[in-house]
Amino acid sequence: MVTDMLDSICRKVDDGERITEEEALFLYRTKDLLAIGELAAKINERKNGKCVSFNVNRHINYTNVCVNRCKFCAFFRAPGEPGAYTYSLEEIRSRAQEAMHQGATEIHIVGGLHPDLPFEFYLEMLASVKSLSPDLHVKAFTAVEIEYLSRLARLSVPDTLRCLKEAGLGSLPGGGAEILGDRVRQQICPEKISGEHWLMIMEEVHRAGLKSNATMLYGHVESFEDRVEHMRLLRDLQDRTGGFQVFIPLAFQPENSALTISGVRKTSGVDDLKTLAIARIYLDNFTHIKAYWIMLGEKIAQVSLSFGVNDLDGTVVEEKIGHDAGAASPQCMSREDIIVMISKAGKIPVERDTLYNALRVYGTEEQIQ
Ligand code: V47
Repeated sequence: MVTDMLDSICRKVDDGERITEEEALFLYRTKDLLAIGELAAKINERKNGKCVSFNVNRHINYTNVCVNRCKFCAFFRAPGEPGAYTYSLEEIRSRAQEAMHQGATEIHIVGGLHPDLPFEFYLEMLASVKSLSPDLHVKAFTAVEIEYLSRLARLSVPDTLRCLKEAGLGSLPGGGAEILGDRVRQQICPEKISGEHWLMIMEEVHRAGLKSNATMLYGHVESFEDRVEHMRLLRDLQDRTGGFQVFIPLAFQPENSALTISGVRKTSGVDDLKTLAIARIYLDNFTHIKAYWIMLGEKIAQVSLSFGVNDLDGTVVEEKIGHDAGAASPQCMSREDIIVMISKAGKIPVERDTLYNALRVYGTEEQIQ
Protein backbone atom coordinates (compact mmCIF):
# COMPACT_ATOMS: atom_id res chain seq x y z
CA MET A 1 0.00 0.00 0.00
CA VAL A 2 2.77 2.41 1.06
CA THR A 3 4.94 1.40 -1.91
CA ASP A 4 1.90 1.68 -4.20
CA MET A 5 1.32 5.27 -3.14
CA LEU A 6 5.01 6.20 -3.49
CA ASP A 7 5.16 4.46 -6.89
CA SER A 8 2.13 6.38 -8.07
CA ILE A 9 3.67 9.70 -6.91
CA CYS A 10 6.97 8.82 -8.65
CA ARG A 11 5.08 8.04 -11.85
CA LYS A 12 3.23 11.36 -11.67
CA VAL A 13 6.49 13.22 -11.12
CA ASP A 14 8.06 11.46 -14.12
CA ASP A 15 5.04 12.35 -16.27
CA GLY A 16 5.01 15.97 -15.02
CA GLU A 17 1.57 15.49 -13.43
CA ARG A 18 0.19 17.29 -10.39
CA ILE A 19 0.05 15.43 -7.07
CA THR A 20 -3.06 15.54 -4.89
CA GLU A 21 -3.42 16.83 -1.33
CA GLU A 22 -3.72 13.22 -0.13
CA GLU A 23 -0.41 12.42 -1.81
CA ALA A 24 1.28 15.47 -0.28
CA LEU A 25 0.05 14.34 3.13
CA PHE A 26 1.38 10.87 2.46
CA LEU A 27 4.80 12.39 1.75
CA TYR A 28 4.71 14.29 5.04
CA ARG A 29 3.99 11.02 6.87
CA THR A 30 6.59 8.90 5.11
CA LYS A 31 9.91 8.34 6.86
CA ASP A 32 11.82 8.11 3.58
CA LEU A 33 13.35 11.59 3.50
CA LEU A 34 15.77 10.73 0.71
CA ALA A 35 13.00 9.44 -1.57
CA ILE A 36 11.13 12.75 -1.13
CA GLY A 37 14.36 14.70 -1.69
CA GLU A 38 15.11 12.78 -4.87
CA LEU A 39 11.67 13.51 -6.31
CA ALA A 40 11.94 17.20 -5.42
CA ALA A 41 15.46 17.42 -6.85
CA LYS A 42 14.28 15.84 -10.10
CA ILE A 43 11.48 18.41 -10.49
CA ASN A 44 13.81 21.26 -9.60
CA GLU A 45 16.46 20.12 -12.07
CA ARG A 46 13.79 20.06 -14.78
CA LYS A 47 12.67 23.61 -13.93
CA ASN A 48 15.93 25.29 -13.00
CA GLY A 49 18.80 23.00 -13.98
CA LYS A 50 21.82 23.32 -11.71
CA CYS A 51 21.36 27.06 -11.16
CA VAL A 52 20.73 28.44 -7.69
CA SER A 53 19.77 32.09 -7.56
CA PHE A 54 20.32 34.65 -4.82
CA ASN A 55 20.14 38.40 -4.59
CA VAL A 56 22.06 41.17 -2.93
CA ASN A 57 19.52 42.90 -0.76
CA ARG A 58 18.92 44.61 2.53
CA HIS A 59 15.92 44.14 4.80
CA ILE A 60 14.62 47.23 6.58
CA ASN A 61 12.01 46.75 9.32
CA TYR A 62 10.88 50.37 9.63
CA THR A 63 8.91 49.91 12.88
CA ASN A 64 8.22 47.18 15.40
CA VAL A 65 5.16 48.98 16.75
CA CYS A 66 2.15 46.86 15.86
CA VAL A 67 -1.51 46.69 16.85
CA ASN A 68 -1.89 43.03 15.80
CA ARG A 69 -0.09 41.25 18.69
CA CYS A 70 0.36 37.90 16.92
CA LYS A 71 1.21 35.13 19.36
CA PHE A 72 4.16 33.79 17.36
CA CYS A 73 5.82 37.20 17.03
CA ALA A 74 8.69 38.30 19.27
CA PHE A 75 9.34 41.40 17.19
CA PHE A 76 6.30 43.57 17.88
CA ARG A 77 5.96 46.11 20.68
CA ALA A 78 2.89 47.99 21.82
CA PRO A 79 3.06 51.77 21.27
CA GLY A 80 5.21 53.30 24.02
CA GLU A 81 6.46 49.93 25.31
CA PRO A 82 10.20 49.74 26.11
CA GLY A 83 12.08 48.69 22.97
CA ALA A 84 9.47 50.14 20.59
CA TYR A 85 11.09 51.95 17.66
CA THR A 86 10.18 53.66 14.40
CA TYR A 87 12.89 54.75 11.96
CA SER A 88 12.69 58.24 10.56
CA LEU A 89 12.51 58.66 6.79
CA GLU A 90 16.11 59.86 6.92
CA GLU A 91 17.28 56.72 8.76
CA ILE A 92 15.47 54.51 6.26
CA ARG A 93 16.98 56.34 3.32
CA SER A 94 20.48 56.21 4.75
CA ARG A 95 20.21 52.43 5.39
CA ALA A 96 19.04 51.94 1.82
CA GLN A 97 21.79 54.17 0.48
CA GLU A 98 24.46 52.26 2.39
CA ALA A 99 23.06 49.00 0.96
CA MET A 100 23.07 50.41 -2.56
CA HIS A 101 26.72 51.39 -2.22
CA GLN A 102 27.44 47.82 -1.16
CA GLY A 103 25.86 46.53 -4.37
CA ALA A 104 22.27 45.84 -3.26
CA THR A 105 19.71 45.67 -6.05
CA GLU A 106 16.73 45.25 -3.70
CA ILE A 107 15.47 46.89 -0.52
CA HIS A 108 12.98 44.67 1.33
CA ILE A 109 10.78 46.83 3.58
CA VAL A 110 8.23 45.48 6.07
CA GLY A 111 7.07 46.59 9.48
CA GLY A 112 4.39 46.42 12.14
CA LEU A 113 0.91 47.95 11.84
CA HIS A 114 1.70 51.31 13.44
CA PRO A 115 -1.36 53.08 14.86
CA ASP A 116 -0.21 56.66 14.17
CA LEU A 117 1.89 56.95 11.03
CA PRO A 118 0.06 58.78 8.22
CA PHE A 119 -0.32 57.30 4.73
CA GLU A 120 2.11 59.96 3.46
CA PHE A 121 4.88 58.39 5.57
CA TYR A 122 4.62 55.18 3.53
CA LEU A 123 4.50 57.05 0.21
CA GLU A 124 7.50 59.18 1.17
CA MET A 125 9.42 56.14 2.40
CA LEU A 126 8.97 54.44 -0.99
CA ALA A 127 9.72 57.60 -2.95
CA SER A 128 12.85 58.48 -0.98
CA VAL A 129 14.32 54.96 -1.30
CA LYS A 130 13.39 54.71 -4.97
CA SER A 131 14.89 58.14 -5.70
CA LEU A 132 18.34 56.77 -4.77
CA SER A 133 18.42 54.98 -8.11
CA PRO A 134 15.82 53.92 -10.66
CA ASP A 135 17.60 50.52 -10.72
CA LEU A 136 16.95 49.87 -7.03
CA HIS A 137 13.91 47.61 -6.62
CA VAL A 138 11.69 48.32 -3.63
CA LYS A 139 9.93 45.15 -2.46
CA ALA A 140 7.67 46.27 0.35
CA PHE A 141 4.63 45.61 2.52
CA THR A 142 2.93 42.30 3.20
CA ALA A 143 -0.71 41.80 2.17
CA VAL A 144 -1.54 42.54 5.82
CA GLU A 145 0.11 45.97 5.61
CA ILE A 146 -1.61 46.66 2.26
CA GLU A 147 -5.02 46.00 3.83
CA TYR A 148 -4.09 48.26 6.77
CA LEU A 149 -2.86 51.03 4.47
CA SER A 150 -6.03 50.90 2.38
CA ARG A 151 -8.08 51.50 5.53
CA LEU A 152 -5.69 54.23 6.66
CA ALA A 153 -5.87 55.98 3.27
CA ARG A 154 -9.62 55.32 2.95
CA LEU A 155 -9.00 53.96 -0.51
CA SER A 156 -9.92 50.70 -2.22
CA VAL A 157 -7.14 48.13 -2.39
CA PRO A 158 -6.58 48.73 -6.16
CA ASP A 159 -6.36 52.51 -5.56
CA THR A 160 -4.01 52.01 -2.61
CA LEU A 161 -1.78 49.83 -4.76
CA ARG A 162 -1.85 52.41 -7.56
CA CYS A 163 -0.63 55.14 -5.15
CA LEU A 164 2.09 52.91 -3.71
CA LYS A 165 3.20 51.86 -7.18
CA GLU A 166 3.41 55.49 -8.31
CA ALA A 167 5.54 56.22 -5.24
CA GLY A 168 8.01 53.44 -6.13
CA LEU A 169 6.66 50.07 -5.01
CA GLY A 170 8.11 47.36 -7.25
CA SER A 171 6.72 44.11 -5.83
CA LEU A 172 5.52 42.55 -2.58
CA PRO A 173 7.14 40.12 -0.16
CA GLY A 174 5.18 37.06 0.93
CA GLY A 175 4.77 37.65 4.67
CA GLY A 176 1.62 37.63 6.75
CA ALA A 177 0.37 34.37 5.23
CA GLU A 178 1.33 32.34 8.35
CA ILE A 179 -1.07 29.38 8.02
CA LEU A 180 -4.06 30.44 5.95
CA GLY A 181 -6.63 28.10 7.54
CA ASP A 182 -9.00 29.69 10.08
CA ARG A 183 -8.55 27.24 12.95
CA VAL A 184 -4.79 27.84 13.25
CA ARG A 185 -5.11 31.56 12.55
CA GLN A 186 -7.54 31.91 15.45
CA GLN A 187 -4.90 30.36 17.71
CA ILE A 188 -1.77 32.15 16.54
CA CYS A 189 -2.90 35.51 15.16
CA PRO A 190 -6.58 36.14 15.93
CA GLU A 191 -6.30 39.88 15.24
CA LYS A 192 -4.72 39.54 11.81
CA ILE A 193 -6.76 39.56 8.57
CA SER A 194 -8.16 36.14 7.70
CA GLY A 195 -6.43 33.76 5.31
CA GLU A 196 -9.21 34.36 2.81
CA HIS A 197 -8.61 38.10 3.02
CA TRP A 198 -4.84 37.62 2.59
CA LEU A 199 -5.55 35.68 -0.62
CA MET A 200 -7.99 38.33 -1.86
CA ILE A 201 -5.40 41.08 -1.36
CA MET A 202 -2.78 39.02 -3.19
CA GLU A 203 -5.22 38.50 -6.05
CA GLU A 204 -5.65 42.31 -6.27
CA VAL A 205 -1.87 42.74 -6.13
CA HIS A 206 -1.42 40.38 -9.07
CA ARG A 207 -4.30 42.00 -10.99
CA ALA A 208 -2.55 45.37 -10.47
CA GLY A 209 0.40 43.93 -12.40
CA LEU A 210 2.63 43.51 -9.37
CA LYS A 211 4.42 40.27 -8.57
CA SER A 212 4.53 38.92 -5.03
CA ASN A 213 6.03 36.12 -3.01
CA ALA A 214 4.22 33.64 -0.75
CA THR A 215 5.34 32.31 2.63
CA MET A 216 4.18 29.68 5.13
CA LEU A 217 5.07 29.86 8.82
CA TYR A 218 5.43 26.26 9.99
CA GLY A 219 6.53 24.37 13.09
CA HIS A 220 4.13 25.77 15.73
CA VAL A 221 0.59 24.50 16.42
CA GLU A 222 -0.37 23.53 12.87
CA SER A 223 -0.83 19.96 11.55
CA PHE A 224 0.44 18.51 8.28
CA GLU A 225 -3.14 18.83 7.00
CA ASP A 226 -3.00 22.58 7.71
CA ARG A 227 0.25 22.91 5.77
CA VAL A 228 -1.14 21.02 2.78
CA GLU A 229 -4.34 23.07 2.82
CA HIS A 230 -2.20 26.24 2.90
CA MET A 231 -0.28 25.12 -0.17
CA ARG A 232 -3.51 24.10 -1.92
CA LEU A 233 -4.90 27.63 -1.47
CA LEU A 234 -1.69 29.10 -2.89
CA ARG A 235 -1.63 26.66 -5.81
CA ASP A 236 -5.27 27.50 -6.64
CA LEU A 237 -4.59 31.25 -6.63
CA GLN A 238 -1.44 30.78 -8.67
CA ASP A 239 -3.52 28.88 -11.27
CA ARG A 240 -5.74 31.95 -11.57
CA THR A 241 -3.14 34.75 -11.56
CA GLY A 242 0.39 33.38 -12.05
CA GLY A 243 1.53 36.30 -9.88
CA PHE A 244 3.57 34.45 -7.24
CA GLN A 245 7.27 34.35 -7.95
CA VAL A 246 8.46 32.06 -5.20
CA PHE A 247 7.32 30.02 -2.21
CA ILE A 248 9.22 30.50 1.05
CA PRO A 249 8.53 28.20 4.01
CA LEU A 250 9.50 30.04 7.23
CA ALA A 251 10.67 27.81 10.08
CA PHE A 252 9.16 29.07 13.33
CA GLN A 253 11.69 30.49 15.84
CA PRO A 254 10.16 29.80 19.22
CA GLU A 255 11.83 32.19 21.69
CA ASN A 256 10.35 35.27 23.38
CA SER A 257 6.80 35.02 22.05
CA ALA A 258 3.45 34.01 23.55
CA LEU A 259 3.80 30.61 21.81
CA THR A 260 7.06 29.97 23.70
CA ILE A 261 5.03 29.51 26.84
CA SER A 262 3.08 26.65 25.28
CA GLY A 263 6.36 24.74 24.87
CA VAL A 264 6.76 24.76 21.08
CA ARG A 265 10.29 23.70 20.04
CA LYS A 266 12.50 24.64 17.10
CA THR A 267 11.74 22.74 13.88
CA SER A 268 13.94 19.70 13.15
CA GLY A 269 16.28 19.50 10.17
CA VAL A 270 14.21 16.62 8.81
CA ASP A 271 11.01 18.66 8.99
CA ASP A 272 12.73 21.64 7.30
CA LEU A 273 14.01 19.52 4.41
CA LYS A 274 10.73 17.62 4.03
CA THR A 275 8.73 20.84 4.01
CA LEU A 276 10.90 22.42 1.33
CA ALA A 277 10.94 19.24 -0.76
CA ILE A 278 7.18 18.62 -0.52
CA ALA A 279 6.56 22.23 -1.48
CA ARG A 280 8.74 21.68 -4.57
CA ILE A 281 6.75 18.56 -5.49
CA TYR A 282 3.25 19.89 -4.72
CA LEU A 283 3.54 23.48 -6.04
CA ASP A 284 3.99 22.56 -9.68
CA ASN A 285 2.97 26.05 -10.81
CA PHE A 286 5.69 27.84 -8.80
CA THR A 287 9.04 28.18 -10.57
CA HIS A 288 11.08 28.92 -7.45
CA ILE A 289 11.35 27.57 -3.90
CA LYS A 290 13.41 29.75 -1.56
CA ALA A 291 15.42 28.71 1.49
CA TYR A 292 15.43 31.61 3.95
CA TRP A 293 18.73 30.89 5.68
CA ILE A 294 17.95 33.36 8.46
CA MET A 295 15.34 30.95 9.89
CA LEU A 296 16.86 27.65 8.67
CA GLY A 297 20.51 28.31 9.49
CA GLU A 298 23.11 28.28 6.71
CA LYS A 299 23.78 24.53 6.86
CA ILE A 300 20.21 23.33 6.37
CA ALA A 301 19.77 26.02 3.72
CA GLN A 302 22.80 24.63 1.89
CA VAL A 303 21.66 21.00 2.13
CA SER A 304 18.19 22.02 0.92
CA LEU A 305 19.77 22.79 -2.47
CA SER A 306 19.77 19.00 -2.97
CA PHE A 307 16.12 18.78 -1.84
CA GLY A 308 14.41 20.85 -4.51
CA VAL A 309 15.39 24.38 -3.45
CA ASN A 310 16.77 26.71 -6.15
CA ASP A 311 16.82 30.13 -4.49
CA LEU A 312 18.37 31.80 -1.44
CA ASP A 313 17.48 35.06 0.28
CA GLY A 314 19.91 37.05 0.08
CA THR A 315 22.55 39.17 1.85
CA VAL A 316 19.81 40.58 4.18
CA VAL A 317 22.28 42.69 6.31
CA GLU A 318 19.99 43.43 9.25
CA GLU A 319 17.18 41.12 10.40
CA LYS A 320 15.00 41.54 13.45
CA ILE A 321 11.90 39.33 13.13
CA GLY A 322 13.70 35.97 13.37
CA HIS A 323 16.53 37.16 15.60
CA ASP A 324 14.21 38.66 18.22
CA ALA A 325 12.71 35.15 18.35
CA GLY A 326 16.07 33.43 18.88
CA ALA A 327 17.34 32.68 15.35
CA ALA A 328 20.97 31.55 15.69
CA SER A 329 21.99 32.54 12.14
CA PRO A 330 24.12 35.61 11.45
CA GLN A 331 22.49 38.92 10.44
CA CYS A 332 24.22 39.07 7.12
CA MET A 333 25.93 36.94 4.49
CA SER A 334 28.27 38.52 1.97
CA ARG A 335 27.86 37.87 -1.74
CA GLU A 336 31.05 35.79 -1.55
CA ASP A 337 29.71 33.68 1.38
CA ILE A 338 26.59 32.86 -0.64
CA ILE A 339 28.55 32.01 -3.77
CA VAL A 340 30.78 29.63 -1.80
CA MET A 341 27.74 28.06 -0.12
CA ILE A 342 26.09 27.37 -3.47
CA SER A 343 29.27 26.19 -5.23
CA LYS A 344 30.11 23.76 -2.43
CA ALA A 345 26.66 22.22 -2.90
CA GLY A 346 27.68 21.47 -6.52
CA LYS A 347 25.39 24.12 -8.00
CA ILE A 348 25.89 27.19 -10.17
CA PRO A 349 25.46 30.51 -8.31
CA VAL A 350 23.38 33.05 -10.22
CA GLU A 351 22.94 36.55 -8.88
CA ARG A 352 19.44 37.71 -9.78
CA ASP A 353 17.30 40.79 -9.45
CA THR A 354 14.03 40.81 -7.52
CA LEU A 355 12.01 39.74 -10.58
CA TYR A 356 14.26 36.73 -11.18
CA ASN A 357 16.20 38.12 -14.13
CA ALA A 358 19.75 36.71 -14.07
CA LEU A 359 22.35 39.43 -13.54
CA ARG A 360 25.50 37.35 -13.29
CA VAL A 361 26.42 33.69 -13.45
CA TYR A 362 29.41 32.72 -11.33
CA GLY A 363 31.95 30.02 -11.89
CA THR A 364 31.18 29.47 -15.56
CA GLU A 365 32.44 31.17 -18.69
CA GLU A 366 29.01 32.50 -19.68
CA GLN A 367 28.93 35.52 -17.42
CA ILE A 368 25.93 37.61 -18.34
CA GLN A 369 27.54 40.78 -17.05
O1 V47 B 1 4.87 37.20 8.22
C1 V47 B 1 7.25 36.20 12.46
C2 V47 B 1 7.34 35.43 10.04
C3 V47 B 1 7.27 36.91 8.35
C4 V47 B 1 8.42 34.63 13.37
O2 V47 B 1 8.96 37.52 0.48
C5 V47 B 1 8.43 34.43 11.99
O3 V47 B 1 11.07 37.41 -0.04
C6 V47 B 1 9.72 32.57 12.21
O4 V47 B 1 7.68 37.27 5.24
N1 V47 B 1 9.74 32.70 13.56
C7 V47 B 1 7.97 38.12 7.79
N2 V47 B 1 9.05 33.42 11.40
C8 V47 B 1 9.18 37.71 6.97
C9 V47 B 1 8.84 37.38 5.57
C10 V47 B 1 9.87 37.18 4.54
C11 V47 B 1 11.18 36.89 4.89
C12 V47 B 1 12.11 36.73 3.90
C13 V47 B 1 11.80 36.88 2.57
C14 V47 B 1 10.49 37.18 2.22
C15 V47 B 1 10.14 37.39 0.81
C16 V47 B 1 9.52 37.32 3.21
O5 V47 B 1 8.11 36.37 9.34
C17 V47 B 1 5.97 37.08 9.06
C18 V47 B 1 5.88 35.77 9.82
O6 V47 B 1 5.34 34.77 9.04
N3 V47 B 1 7.68 35.40 11.46
N4 V47 B 1 7.70 35.74 13.64
C19 V47 B 1 9.12 33.71 14.17
N5 V47 B 1 9.13 33.81 15.51
